[in-house]
Amino acid sequence: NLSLIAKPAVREELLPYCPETSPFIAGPIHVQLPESLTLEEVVHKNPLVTKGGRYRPPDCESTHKTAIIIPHRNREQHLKYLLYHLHPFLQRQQLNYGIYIIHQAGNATFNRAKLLNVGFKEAMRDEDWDCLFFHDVDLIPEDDRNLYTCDKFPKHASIAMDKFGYKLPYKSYFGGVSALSPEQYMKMNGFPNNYWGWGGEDDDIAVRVALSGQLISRPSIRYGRYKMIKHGHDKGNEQNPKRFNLLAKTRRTWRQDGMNALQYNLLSKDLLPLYTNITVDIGSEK
Ligand code: BGN
Repeated sequence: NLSLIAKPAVREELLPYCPETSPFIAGPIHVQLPESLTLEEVVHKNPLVTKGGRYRPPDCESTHKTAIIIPHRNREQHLKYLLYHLHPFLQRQQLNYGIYIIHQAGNATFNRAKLLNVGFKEAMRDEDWDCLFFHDVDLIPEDDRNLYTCDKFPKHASIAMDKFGYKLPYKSYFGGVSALSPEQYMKMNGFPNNYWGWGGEDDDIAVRVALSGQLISRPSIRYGRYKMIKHGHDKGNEQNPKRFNLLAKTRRTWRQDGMNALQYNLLSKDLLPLYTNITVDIGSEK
């Protein structure tokens, strides 16, 4: 009786590599945010996604291994909509991927960049990812030709957001969604750990890219389009008054503050159906 033979947990057959351009790419996406959507529905719509939010194309070997790192606190609605769009989007690109949510425990001021450092470290512990996408929870990509793969240089992907009129708000803007290979990330000592509250950490990251001798790569303005889910002001993420001073010092601090100085307490790491949920105590501003 064949049904009694357990399926191997690990795929053993050798599959051909996926084509250079996925045949499932469809171009522009009309982003809908159905009010009645539930996470269970998202699970049902993505039957090939496995524990921890992992996916591999079923009939070819992907040439890309991408981890998506999403900092998070109290944005459950946004997360639901992002997962609803992101899973099918990444599958159409035939990526081998995993989604990580990095949840900041407690009520101390939010620290996006430090959460991204934690996400990098924890994701790389799991798997030899060749690309990491650092992704805000409220940004939904609007075109699947915006490939979630890494380039020769650190990539800024969210270059055409609806709230900025589908263009860059300023030339060196690096916020929202960016993508780095582990080598590119370590070359700039990761991201800063000391930006508590809103603003400036993305500008610091752009400065670090330059200081470490790298350039910024961008997708085509026709593809790097994002819809931002509207939201009010977050409690616990007030504008950081120190951001101007911090940014003025990056040239002197980036080698000391970054991945080499990262400290945190991992509280939990759960393999949920749609994502790996990491809850972390990153402390608070000294
Ligand atoms: C900038 C913020 C960014 C933010 C963009 C878009 C600062 C530093 C000032 C020296 N930078 O002004 O963090 O992503 O606006 O909203 O506040």
